[in-house]
Amino acid sequence: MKNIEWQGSALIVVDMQNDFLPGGKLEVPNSDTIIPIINEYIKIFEKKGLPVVFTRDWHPENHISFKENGGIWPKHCVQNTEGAQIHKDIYIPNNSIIINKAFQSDMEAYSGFQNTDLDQKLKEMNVKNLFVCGVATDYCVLNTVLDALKLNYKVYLLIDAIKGVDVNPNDSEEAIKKMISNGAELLVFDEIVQFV
Ligand code: VGL
Ligand code: ZN
Repeated sequence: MKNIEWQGSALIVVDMQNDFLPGGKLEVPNSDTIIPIINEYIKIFEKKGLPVVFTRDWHPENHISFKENGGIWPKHCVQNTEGAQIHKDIYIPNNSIIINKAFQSDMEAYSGFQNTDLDQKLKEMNVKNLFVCGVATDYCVLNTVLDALKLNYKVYLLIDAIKGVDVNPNDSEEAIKKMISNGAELLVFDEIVQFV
């Protein structure tokens, strides 16, 4: 039986932006299917008065990750465009924390901790446990989780609320294994509701 310590916990919702949803510029397959469950997680954290953090991929127009600039991705999540907005069906509580990342033109940043004040903000709120969901399992979720573990957060990966791009067929599976071997614990909604 898992024992969840709610005090000192925060929810991190990674990159649930229009461009990563079906029909977007860098579609993560089936990413729309996790919206309802992500909203359930968000409501639990809101109800408990715990921090909810949303990360956003937030690229300048000329970002190096874009194909036209020698990168591997189609142009996506350009700052202040519709594609970079969090999907309208995602519930965003008042006083949610929004963290923009990968906003420098010459630098890729898949982790929500890279060149942001996320760690500082979490430490100010005495957060020690992170519950992570969103997209993409094999990029921004992976790198955010690995950085969180390096920074000594306890990390719960919400496996029923993540989706990957799978440029190679097993990328998401490999990413999940890597997060586990680095110390992340898997959790699904049914396990969490026991403690609510
Ligand atoms: C992401 C590819 C490019 C992500 C961001 O959010 O996982 N993936 N930029
Ligand atoms: Zn990106």
